[in-house]
Amino acid sequence: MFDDGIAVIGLGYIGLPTCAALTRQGIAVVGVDVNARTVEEINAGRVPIVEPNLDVAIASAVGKGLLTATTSTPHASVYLIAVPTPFRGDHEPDLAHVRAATEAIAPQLRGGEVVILESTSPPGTTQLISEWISDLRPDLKLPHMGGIPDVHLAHCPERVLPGRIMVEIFANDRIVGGLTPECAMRAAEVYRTFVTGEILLTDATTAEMAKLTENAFRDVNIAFANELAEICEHVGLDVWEVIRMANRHPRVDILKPGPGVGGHCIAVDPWFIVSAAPEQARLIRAARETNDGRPRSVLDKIATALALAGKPGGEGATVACLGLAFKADIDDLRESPALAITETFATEHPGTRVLAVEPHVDALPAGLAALPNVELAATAQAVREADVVVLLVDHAAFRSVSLGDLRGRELVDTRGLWR
Ligand code: SAJ
Repeated sequence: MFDDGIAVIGLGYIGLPTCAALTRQGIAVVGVDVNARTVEEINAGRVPIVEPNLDVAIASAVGKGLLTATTSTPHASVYLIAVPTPFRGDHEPDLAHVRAATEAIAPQLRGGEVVILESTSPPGTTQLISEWISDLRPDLKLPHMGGIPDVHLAHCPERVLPGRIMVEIFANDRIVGGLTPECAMRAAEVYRTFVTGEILLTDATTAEMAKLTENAFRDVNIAFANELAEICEHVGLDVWEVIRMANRHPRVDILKPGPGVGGHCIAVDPWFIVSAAPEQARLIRAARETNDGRPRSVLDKIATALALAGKPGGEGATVACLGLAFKADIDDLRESPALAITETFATEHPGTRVLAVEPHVDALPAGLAALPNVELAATAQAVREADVVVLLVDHAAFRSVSLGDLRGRELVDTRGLWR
């Protein structure tokens, strides 16, 4: 089935681990990416992202000659599309990368290939790919046309958790949704080579919706915790203690409040559901708005802390912002509320010195580096010099900060680390 190998389109947080998983089974993979620098790095056996155990797996695959990277899409027996699906300014899905990948695959097709979409996508996208290919290749019969197709198409959403990708890519159950039952079966053969979890077959649109549902479920549950934090603050209660007590009920499991929801998945995917059914998706939209409102409420708390520190307005004050990543113990700054809070605070308070601490990066991201009042600092120095310490990410590295170190400073602990 894989005589001409597998091409993985998009060598990011999903595509690259998928290359690692396939090559570990001895399957030859060509990785395709539009970024020439990424391609160069991978061909040198280096990994341009931080994810536990991924570097060793990729270096070994390149060393054995099983993985090569390129900027141009080759012919292959199987295509796996793992490109980003962001949203536009109006929260509508942006399928430009999926379309570009499809347009690069179409001329390579000879008949008999399996094309699998892994990117999280709005319902109907796999069908759309089938239609796009058929526009470009009227000589081929595609699954949406009925009958036996020349090319099989399926959606198999990725579900790995950043920080645990190299465990979950093998262990998690996978949903494989085909445009036809035969498409699902053909695509499932690819995952059977490396997945130890169960492989669940369904139709493509159900698979698309199931993936969005998983992330919307988590978003709504985080929004519940965040709303509870706002309520407890309003009535003068410690939300962490309230949650600790409530969670002792056998059927209650409240998640953790925080400074907002980041990453490129949970903060994005629920909007695809809202876009598909705006009238019906009321709770899902409200959850997004609640979570997106959290950074502003953290900024208000920093202002209060500055006043308590005797430096209202922040003029001449030093504020330590601990953590820039979107969650604990990773280096990923995408859609990070911690980064947004630090940047907004520094921009709105040019007279405040901001010490940004992020143990997982060597340099400030461009937005922060451009601000003259922001410096990248080590944890101990930042805590020592700060009037206000703002804990934005519960990195393990910050657990070593003791209450003694924090004495005399005003604290804004958005993750309940120091309570
Ligand atoms: N967060 C909280 N409180 C919590 C849990 C999370 O504030 O109790 C915040 C985190 O700090 C972070 C954001 O939510 O900013 C998202 O973090 P996460 O760990 O919940 O999820 P992601 O974005 O790293 O990965 C999710 C996962 N989806 C689900 O758990 C349903 C993962 O399995 C998916 O593969 C991934 O999205 C994806 O790529 O779609």
